[in-house]
Amino acid sequence: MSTINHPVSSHDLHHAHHDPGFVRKYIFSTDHKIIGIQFLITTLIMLMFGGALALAVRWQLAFPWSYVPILGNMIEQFALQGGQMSPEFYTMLFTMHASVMIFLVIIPVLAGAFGNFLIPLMIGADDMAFPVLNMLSYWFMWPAIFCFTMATGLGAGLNGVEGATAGAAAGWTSYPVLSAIQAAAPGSGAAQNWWLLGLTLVGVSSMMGSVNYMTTIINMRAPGMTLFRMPLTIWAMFITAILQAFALPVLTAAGFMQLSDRVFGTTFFIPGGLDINNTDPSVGGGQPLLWQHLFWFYSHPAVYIMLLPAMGMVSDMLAATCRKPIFGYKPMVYSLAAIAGLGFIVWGHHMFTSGMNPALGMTFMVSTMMIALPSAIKVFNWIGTIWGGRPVFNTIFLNCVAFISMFIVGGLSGIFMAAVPVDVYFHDTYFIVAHFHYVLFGATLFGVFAGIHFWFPKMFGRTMNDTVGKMHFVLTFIGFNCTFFPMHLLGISGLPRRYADPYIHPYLEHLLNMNQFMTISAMLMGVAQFLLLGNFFYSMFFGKKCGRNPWNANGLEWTAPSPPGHGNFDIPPICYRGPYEYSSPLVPDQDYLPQTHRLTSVPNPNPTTAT
Ligand code: HEM
Ligand SMILES: [Cu+2]
Repeated sequence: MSTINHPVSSHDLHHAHHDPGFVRKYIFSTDHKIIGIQFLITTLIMLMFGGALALAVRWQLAFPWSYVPILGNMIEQFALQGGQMSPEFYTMLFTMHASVMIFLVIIPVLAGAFGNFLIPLMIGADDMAFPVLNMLSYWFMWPAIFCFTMATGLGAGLNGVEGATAGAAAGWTSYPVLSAIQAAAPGSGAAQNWWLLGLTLVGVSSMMGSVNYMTTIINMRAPGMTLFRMPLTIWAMFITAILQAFALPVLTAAGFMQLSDRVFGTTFFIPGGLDINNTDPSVGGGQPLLWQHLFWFYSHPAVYIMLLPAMGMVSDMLAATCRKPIFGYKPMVYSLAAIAGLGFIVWGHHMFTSGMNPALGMTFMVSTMMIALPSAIKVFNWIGTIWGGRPVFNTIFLNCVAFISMFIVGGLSGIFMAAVPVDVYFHDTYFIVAHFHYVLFGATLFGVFAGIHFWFPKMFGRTMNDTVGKMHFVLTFIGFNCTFFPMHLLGISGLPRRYADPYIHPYLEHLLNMNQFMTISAMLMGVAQFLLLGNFFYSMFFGKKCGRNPWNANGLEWTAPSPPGHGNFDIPPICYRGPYEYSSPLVPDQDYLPQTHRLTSVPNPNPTTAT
């Protein structure tokens, strides 16, 4: 095999002597692998929490004002009114569902869990550039989780000590004046402040991660790991880190400005003369629209922060499961960069109905539609990778295919909405809700499911059960489509999003049955997630043991022990090629050619003499 004489790892020598205690090793650990696993387990728990909030939203939409299971008795105020939720509670539910899913699940599971675990291993480094900063980035999540928990109204005992609301009430977008003038959502006072604090803290956590990822990827690649030999996962993490670094400061600043409007009496986002809920007219000369610009200047790039890493991971997993080189590696890299670049100039497509100048609207429309080009290149190349491959139909492959197909559906609805005249009709309807669930759940989350199964062996030295994985996949895939596809139809029928009781409008009455069907599908899907959790935790301790490279994959991470010890590699890797040389004619005896594998002469005229 490899003809390299590996030098003895100086790192191993250095680290051989000290054995950190349990707390330093597993809790306040500075090891990127432990931090990655901490992020993963935390986000899985948050996924269940966010899912529970969603099911409560769905309950109200299917069985409005009926007794809410479990909560109905738990919350005193609900019990008094026959166990039904209040309209304000419903508002809190969808606000916090989205906030939890976006800020505590999707972003940290991609960058936090997979970014941390994979970056050093895939580039052949022994850890991140700034291990302590890395540890802090995880531990800043907990104050954020605390703040978001308070924002649900738990601080007021959920039962409305402060009045009927006592929960964050302005949606995950926190638009003023609803969010900036306390009287606009009475009782949301403390909760909305908690929400803003939580947002700032997740921002700090992301920023620490982003600085670390950029530095690590630029400086700490193994010898021979040139930029264009990097796996697409690493490219995606790198580009995502740059997106974070440029977009996040805007949101953080805007968040402080909104907090100061609420707490210190500034008026960045509050116009003068508004008379809300019979209070005195507001004093100020601020601009609610300013918030929309600042918010979406972060949050449109952020939708790609929530997608690009999954795109990279799926590319790597597809090549490995189809036993073929990724189709069009460089176009894949350039399209990632193009999506990220264009992502900065399209934010106005969230504001077409805000009264913007039609000429400006058109520039946002055209730039948004341009994103379809690099997106289509990626889809084409994934299909090109599967085409003519020899796919292994395991849980990983199935979830990857779901990622691609659901991304196609979500991307297509995106193009509908990018057209101004169409969006004027669709804006704030369930069509939008369908769109972003297809891209965020259908694409990203299925990519994450695949990634969990694929890299689990590296994390724990054991494989997850494939049969249970497939059961989870089938139930989730069916449940997902039954829950979210009808939302397109509801949106076209004019069902607005964020209404606690849409059926008071006669033209929406007939949609109740469809909503009930969707709620039942969502519940089945929710139950199916216990299969994933069960499989995950069971396999951690009792799964089938595996060696270093259970999938016969090429990346550097597969040359390290499973799980890798402190410092990662027992033999410091040297990289000789890109990560996608599957079924290479250069090595006739096996269908993969690892990145560390050196051939005696390149190109080799006679493959049978390959070393
Ligand atoms: C690929 C990942 C994508 C994600 C994660 C994503 C996410 C989102 C989210 C969360 C919203 C809703 C914002 C809100 O009103 O609260 C949204 C709206 C929108 N998305 Fe996407 N999107 C993605 C892709 C696309 C693509 C490919 C396009 C167009 C080619 C697109 C076009 C739009 C437009 C125009 C809106 C605004 C709709 C409106 O509010 O009326 N999106 N997207
Ligand atoms: Cu957008």
